[in-house]
Amino acid sequence: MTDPAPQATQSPPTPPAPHPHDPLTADEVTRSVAAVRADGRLPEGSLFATVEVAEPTRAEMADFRAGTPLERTIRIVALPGPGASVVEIEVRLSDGAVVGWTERDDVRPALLYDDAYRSILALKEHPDWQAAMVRRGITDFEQVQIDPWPTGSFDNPAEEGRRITRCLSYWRQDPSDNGYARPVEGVLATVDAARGEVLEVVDHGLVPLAPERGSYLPEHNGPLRTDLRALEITQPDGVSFTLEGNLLTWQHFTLRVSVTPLEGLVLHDVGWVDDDGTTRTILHRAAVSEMVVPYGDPDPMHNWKNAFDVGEWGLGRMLNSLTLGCDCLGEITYLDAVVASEHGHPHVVEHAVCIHEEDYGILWKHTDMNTGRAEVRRSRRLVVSFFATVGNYDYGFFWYFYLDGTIQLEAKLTGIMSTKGIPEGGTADHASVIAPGLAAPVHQHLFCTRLDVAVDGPVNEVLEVAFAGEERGPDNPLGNAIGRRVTRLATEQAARRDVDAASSRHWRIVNPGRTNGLGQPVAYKLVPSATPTLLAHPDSSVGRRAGFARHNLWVTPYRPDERRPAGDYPNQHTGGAGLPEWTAADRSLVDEEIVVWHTFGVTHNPRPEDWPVMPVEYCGFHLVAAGFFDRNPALDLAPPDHCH
Ligand SMILES: [Cu+2]
Repeated sequence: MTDPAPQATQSPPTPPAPHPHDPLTADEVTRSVAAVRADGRLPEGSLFATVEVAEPTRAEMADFRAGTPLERTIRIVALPGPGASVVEIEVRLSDGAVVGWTERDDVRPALLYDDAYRSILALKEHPDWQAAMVRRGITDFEQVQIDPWPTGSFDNPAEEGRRITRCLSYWRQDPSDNGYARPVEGVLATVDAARGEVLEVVDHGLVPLAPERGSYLPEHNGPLRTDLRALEITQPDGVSFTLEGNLLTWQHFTLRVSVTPLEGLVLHDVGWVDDDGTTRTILHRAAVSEMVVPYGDPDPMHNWKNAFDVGEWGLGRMLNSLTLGCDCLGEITYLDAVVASEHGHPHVVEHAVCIHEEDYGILWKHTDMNTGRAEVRRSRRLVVSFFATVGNYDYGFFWYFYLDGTIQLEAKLTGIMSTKGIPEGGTADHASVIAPGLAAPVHQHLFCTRLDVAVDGPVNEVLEVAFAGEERGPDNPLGNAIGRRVTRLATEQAARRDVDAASSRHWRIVNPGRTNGLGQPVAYKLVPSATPTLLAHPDSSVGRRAGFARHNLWVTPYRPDERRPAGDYPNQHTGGAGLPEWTAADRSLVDEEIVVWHTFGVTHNPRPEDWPVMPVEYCGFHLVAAGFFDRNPALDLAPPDHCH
């Protein structure tokens, strides 16, 4: 038997029709940057912090669906000089017109690669830093890794109007070494990153370099295990999803996928397609829109560390190019992503988004005790994921879609912990000893997901549901009654809520205008995990700057310009922006299109087992259909055909 010959008459596949949620293309970067340069208002040498599609609003998308074509507009944040000013520019692609131009002072975009490099070069040449290295016996400065960090905001007048990095040093005995094994403890430098000007080098005192190399490379960790046999995932009939452009369909789900410079992966128009072809919307848009990693060690080397890895770095700017068989196993479909360099050139990150299916054990099962007949259905999930490397840490974000309508976001935390050198044999307060002469401060990772919800239509509201045992009485003689408290979160202040595992507190996102077959309002419920809130003092710098992390739930009326929970420019921001600012007005959440913001994460008490590289720690949440359907929507799954 031979393979059939390709058919010469076959026509090439038709490209998908343009859609407002199509990802940014290389050509769009080139054309929009050229339009900005031609405009002439930006000085020569200006940098481009971000170039992204100006996403249409809900109202504009409604017009688009009604048949009105939409203009494609690109939004650029440019830096005209080395100070703390940006220009927000909008370019209409159809004619290259610059249609928006807003100059903003006293804000900084995410830390630029150019600024980071300039910080490193300036510091390596600076005599105070060199002297601090020599005091520690380090004379080959090429062996020193410098990590520039966003500096935070600590009322330092010398930092006003400047783009600042604070720099930590690590010693590598060879270029492939794990620098975090040997922090050059005590040396802290502040650099005007845009000007390459070292403002201050502080030496908090000598701590010997940790003795061990802390390598995670296979060549240093042998003998390697040889007793794991091959585990292959094959789908001989192909995958069950289709991807047309960025339109992904799988089972009843439909969604679009794109990447933005700061959030990374963005989901648009997540819906459930009924058997009659009607699409019931669930989410208008969903993305991890901010995160913060506050460190809990008052040691002056570490007490300022608070990384906002979305707004101060940019998950989409730090996308990994994923590899088959390593990052992703099985029948994998990848999406590339286009990002713009700071000099305005398009750059394609190949295999930035991974799409595949996974078997997920049993979805439902019952054995009839009378007849002995067992019915079982396999669970399967569609996985849409990406990874970003932000300095020492690596974060994976995995969206899962299940056959019963459940949607899940799982964050995967791995990479290398931020470390501190300690005297060998010593202990550390607010930190764990993880290796001889090495500790890692206690810290948190708190992620804020912006869920632009549209459960079966645009107008939704949020009900909090919690349970409590009821008092004994005439109506509850046996004391078994479980009371169900349902509270409508009617205003923004009332909707600042925290998890409470003891009462199984969760939040129903309801469409009050639509009912299911039982006459109940249709809903999805947000099921949080046992997750912390920000532990830093509310009046601390990070307490003010990461206000979004002080509560697990926030709800706001939909506003297209309220995109980022710590504000658009958290880098060196003094705080208060974003959710705390917007919700201070205590706007109504009734009869509104709403946005649900969920902060989740972990408080990381470092373990020896997290060293020298961290086995993945997981956190996240579920969105579960709760009256969205009339019954189990997966009764129509066929039984597995090869049980034996
Ligand atoms: Cu951690």
